[in-house]
Amino acid sequence: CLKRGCERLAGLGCRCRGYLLYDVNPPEGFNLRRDVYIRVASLLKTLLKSEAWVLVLPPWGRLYHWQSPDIHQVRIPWSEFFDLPSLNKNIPVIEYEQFLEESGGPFIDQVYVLQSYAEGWKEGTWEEKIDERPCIDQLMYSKDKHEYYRGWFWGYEETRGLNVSCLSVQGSASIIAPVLLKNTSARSVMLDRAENLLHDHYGGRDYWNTRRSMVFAKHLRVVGDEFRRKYLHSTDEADRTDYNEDWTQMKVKLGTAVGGPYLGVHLRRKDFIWGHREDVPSLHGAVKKIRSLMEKHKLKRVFIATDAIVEETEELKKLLPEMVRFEPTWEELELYKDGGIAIIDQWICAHARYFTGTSVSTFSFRIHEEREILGFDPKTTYNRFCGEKERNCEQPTHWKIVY
Ligand SMILES: Nc1nc2c(ncn2[C@@H]2O[C@H](COP(=O)(O)OP(=O)(O)OP(=O)(O)O)[C@@H](O)[C@H]2O)c(=O)[nH]1
Ligand SMILES: *[C@@H]1O[C@H](CO)[C@@H](O)[C@H](O)[C@H]1NC(C)=O
Ligand SMILES: *[C@@H]1O[C@H](CO)[C@@H](O)[C@H](O)[C@H]1NC(C)=O
Repeated sequence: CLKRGCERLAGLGCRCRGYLLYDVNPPEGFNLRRDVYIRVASLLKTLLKSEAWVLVLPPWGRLYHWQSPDIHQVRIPWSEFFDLPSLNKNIPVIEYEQFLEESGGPFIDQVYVLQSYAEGWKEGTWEEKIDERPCIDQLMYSKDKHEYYRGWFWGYEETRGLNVSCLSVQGSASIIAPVLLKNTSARSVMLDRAENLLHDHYGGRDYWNTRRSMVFAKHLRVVGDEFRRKYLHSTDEADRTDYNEDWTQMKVKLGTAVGGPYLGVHLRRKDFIWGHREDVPSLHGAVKKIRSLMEKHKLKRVFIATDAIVEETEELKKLLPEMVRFEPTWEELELYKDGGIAIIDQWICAHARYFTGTSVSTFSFRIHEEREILGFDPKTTYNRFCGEKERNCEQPTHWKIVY
């Protein structure tokens, strides 16, 4: 019983801590995945009430939006984007590589593929439930000649699953806890398609603790802060956005943050316009709105975060010559990757005096939360562009941080 994470328990012999792993449907983007982390973290908190478990952070990669050519974007550890000591102040987490070292090899005892119920759910009869069921979709795992299951496993080809089965689930994340604690003796369990789990308590204290623990990696914050200082006349002292490295010590009163003297904009394009969505503005419409906001809030500068293609950013620059963007060099892109650049963009938007985002973009939602953490007045945060023909342009839902 000398292995790390193991202990001798009276009557039970040697019992090692459980490893919880998870993955998300491949088409889901970076910012939805950040939300799924919050759900799985609350499951882990529930497990910890009964047993020692640790969350294995699913390596980043192969995301649909991360299209920058020529840079290697698989098997990216969480530490490239987030501050691990901060995550660890909320729940115990380890990187996948550490799991490989600790657990004695690239094997996962049990993979549960989460799915909904084949029969759907009858209206008006919502109940939380979980059952072992035949797999509905074709399994994304196949058996090799040694009867091991092979699959994507975040790009780790040598990883194998010892057993794969499907669970139909309808409910919040912690509904799985009894299954992990009682139905299986597996010590490493992977939940695939974890986005099928709902939040235990969306917007509650536990939600915000996990969200606050998702502190961006320091090297990315430093790049963002340097950019603010150099191009946007924005510093934490002047903007009253002091950041405590220890999130557990950070508690800001809403409305105390002033923000840098610029308008922050998130303008989501690409698949949001290709889908001909009605709630997304034209470039002309966006620029008109930006100008009116700059005037209203007496701001001379505007920072724009966007995933627009080059042709569109060129047009945008013509319409709005004073706009500022974070344009990474190739070296910076290779170093920080698409995920890191997105974080730098979000960090800069989060520090603006006034922010406006894009309708139902999870990228914009994460900026809302970051501003909530920094202590901005909600009026300066929950704003979005309206589509040209949108009749009733509803603004984003206000969330309130809970300590
Ligand atoms: N750097 C940067 N990347 C962006 C920006 N907007 C979108 N992206 C990229 O496109 C992705 C958007 O997908 P998501 O993160 O899933 O967020 P979303 O805007 O809600 O899009 P969906 O979830 O796919 O509906 C991001 O992860 C980024 O990689 C931006 O303003 N700056
Ligand atoms: C877990 O075990 C209980 C008790 O044996 C059983 O009723 C239940 O169906 C099992 N659940 C799953 C998801 O396997
Ligand atoms: C695989 O997992 C399922 C579901 O938990 C279980 O019923 C089955 O016995 C397991 N098979 C093996 C070989 O362990």
